[in-house]
Amino acid sequence: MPNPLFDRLFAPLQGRGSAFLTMADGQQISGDAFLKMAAQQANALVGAGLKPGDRLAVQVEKSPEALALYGACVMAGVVFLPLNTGYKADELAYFISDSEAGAVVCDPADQAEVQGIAGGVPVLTLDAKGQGSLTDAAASQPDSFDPVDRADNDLAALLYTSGTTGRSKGAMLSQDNLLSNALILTQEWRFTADDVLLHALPIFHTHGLFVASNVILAAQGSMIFLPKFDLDTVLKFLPQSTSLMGVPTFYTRLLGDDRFDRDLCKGMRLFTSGSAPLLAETHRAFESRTGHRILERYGMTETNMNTSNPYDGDRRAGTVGFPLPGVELKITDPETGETLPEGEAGIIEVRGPNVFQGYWQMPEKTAAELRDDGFFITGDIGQLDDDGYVQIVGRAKDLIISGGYNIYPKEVELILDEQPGVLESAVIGVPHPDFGEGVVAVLVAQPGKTPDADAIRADLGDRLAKFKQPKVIELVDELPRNTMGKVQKNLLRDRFAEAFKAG
Ligand code: MCA
Ligand code: AMP
Repeated sequence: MPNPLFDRLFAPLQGRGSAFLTMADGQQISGDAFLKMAAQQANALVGAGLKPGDRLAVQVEKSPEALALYGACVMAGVVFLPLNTGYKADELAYFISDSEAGAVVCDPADQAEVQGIAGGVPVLTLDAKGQGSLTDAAASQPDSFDPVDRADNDLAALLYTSGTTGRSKGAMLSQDNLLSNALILTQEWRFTADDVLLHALPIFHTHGLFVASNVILAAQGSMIFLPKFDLDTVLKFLPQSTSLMGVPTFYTRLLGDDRFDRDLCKGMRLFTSGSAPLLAETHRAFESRTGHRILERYGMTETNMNTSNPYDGDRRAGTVGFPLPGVELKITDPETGETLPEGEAGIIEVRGPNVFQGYWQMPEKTAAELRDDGFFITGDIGQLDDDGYVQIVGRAKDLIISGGYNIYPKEVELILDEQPGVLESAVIGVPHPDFGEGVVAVLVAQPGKTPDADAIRADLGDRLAKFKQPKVIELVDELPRNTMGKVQKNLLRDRFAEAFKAG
């Protein structure tokens, strides 16, 4: 009986005695042990009442058990809904209710709070060490599970991505969306069973979960599975690795350390970068330090990966390469949707097996961004250079990308506008030496009032994930507006361009 994602990615782990995961403390988990762990969890999920098609909301620290839970969902036909560990209770409550999750897995420390917001659905726990009620329930279960039949277009995952209106949208990803992209990337980037991926990304977003883990599963390679990007640990494990997938901050941090040199990278064959623009100067500095040219690629939660620089051939700094095999890409006029003449900048639209099934229970949003002919309007502004390389030159969407995490200003502005003494606000991203862009909040006071920045920070601290919180708050007399009354954020970005220069 078919379950394409299981059959191609997870089934080959069966009977594999060699390490699939190596942890920072040297502990190893074989492919077979990992698969058994996932099977026991799948049995536990069924025991908790989950049926194929139900959503499982998961907000847990990175661990082998957390990755196995993705496999367990694939086996049980349950839709995996991973959530950033930084999200606070208000954010979490929205995801759980909007997705109508059938169960939640959270950190034991958050259990009482999550139970309170989960509206009676079962809440299981899993901590950073892999312990919790999920693991307890799994321990007494059989270590095999007959994978549930799935069709190519059955949902495998629901990943929330913020929206320009401030309301997050659940991107529905099918079995084939994930599998087709994993197979293409494995082939394009030449991953094999000999590969050891140094995995330092979080596993609640597309990059660390699907791009990194699915590719290694498809290639039957292995991973050095670090809880997070810690410079010393990454430097320690580089000599045992063949590949690293990172956001640009990984590479600027490595370059900022004198211990990072050519010698440490002797066994490496590939460094990839994505989720945010890699500066051409970082690309060049990396090559001169290590002899390696970073391979930059471009993707989205809704589409997995769309383009990639070539493995063989010129990896061109400042570009995201060519459309992947099977992906069609066009540059269109934002007003008319017509394809623009070669070389002109416009909206990037993509179509292919990687493109998602639409936004969960939001037909209007789906219709606004996914055309009837299958092209998805990315909201990124791009152009093709003379050789067909895609360059991303801007964003039509009001979006900040900080250290690879997306922040939609509207979501922060809505909270700022409620604060005592605040008349209105504008949230912008300006250059940040470590995170690429850093969040700045620009406030206008109500007449005769002075907003209390500390009180605002405290309130935001309770309501928004840390990475979304403004690192700088500025007060201005008024926001610059154009004749239509729209806030001119470009002028604010110029004015506060140096906000992070000093520190
Ligand atoms: C941490 N902080 C941040 C960020 N990360 N602030 C803004 N942006 C961030 N990304 C906060 C911390 O809470 C802390 O606050 C302060 O900044 C410094 O934290 P630090 O210890 O330096 O951070 P870290 O724990 O080392 O994390 C930085 C990181 C991490 C390693 C760059 O953010 C990360 O792993 N980013 C990867 C994100 C990712 O996987 N994106 C893929 C999305 P305080 O000091 O006040 O406590 S998928 C995607 O975009 C598409 C599909 C694609 O194309 O891949
Ligand atoms: P997300 O919705 O979190 O998946 O973020 C997707 C967005 O990240 C894209 O729409 C782009 O704006 C951005 N992005 C991803 N990869 C790159 C890249 N290599 N260069 C520039 N922007 C990127």
